[in-house]
Amino acid sequence: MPNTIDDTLHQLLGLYDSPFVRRVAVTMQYYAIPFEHLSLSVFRHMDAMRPINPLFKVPMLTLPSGEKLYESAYIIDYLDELADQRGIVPLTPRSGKERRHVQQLVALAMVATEKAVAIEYERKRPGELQWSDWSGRLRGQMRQALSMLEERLEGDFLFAGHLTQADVSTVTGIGFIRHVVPHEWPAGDYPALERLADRLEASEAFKAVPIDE
Ligand SMILES: N[C@@H](CCC(=O)N[C@@H](CS)C(=O)NCC(=O)O)C(=O)O
Repeated sequence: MPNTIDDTLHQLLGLYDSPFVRRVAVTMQYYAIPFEHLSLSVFRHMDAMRPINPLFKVPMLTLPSGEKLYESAYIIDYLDELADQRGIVPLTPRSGKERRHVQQLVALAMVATEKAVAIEYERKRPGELQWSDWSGRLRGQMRQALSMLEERLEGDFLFAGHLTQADVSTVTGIGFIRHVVPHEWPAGDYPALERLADRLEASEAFKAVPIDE
């Protein structure tokens, strides 16, 4: 991991049980960008969150300048640019075929992640309002995305034999499934993804931002 960059703190808002917040946090750890973590829930801490983030959408990254960024993909794009300016190889290549390939793997990771989160939101609804056909559709899409990632994983990493944002986003998505909706993780169906997740979860950048902090 690169040396810590000493600058005014960024501030990251949102709990690490959000896979979107966690992929930003792991990326910041990997780039050694120090940040303050504001651990507030969009559901349980609405009064505390309202003055900071009345959209109640996380992650939100506050830059040292005070500017606020939303949407994990755009936040990661900002962090990649910062890393690049500081001589760190970004987790998403900056241009060309490599960039496109990593982005498309991240897109698969985001489908798996978003569908898993949607399953959890459906589960939060009152029992009589839950629609099992809808949950079934979400489950099918989540599993399809996981299968496509499993197929693409030949060596230790999803792309080019080294860590990229594809691995970070896939493993934070799997972390959410295994931790928050564990009954949705079909153990044994995705052995290569499981090995990747276990290996990365044991690394410093992931251990620094535990889901159940
Ligand atoms: N596409 C967004 C998704 C973020 C997202 O859905 N975050 C959830 C937490 S896991 C949230 O803010 N939920 C509250 C809400 O949507 O009202 C991103 O990648 O930043």
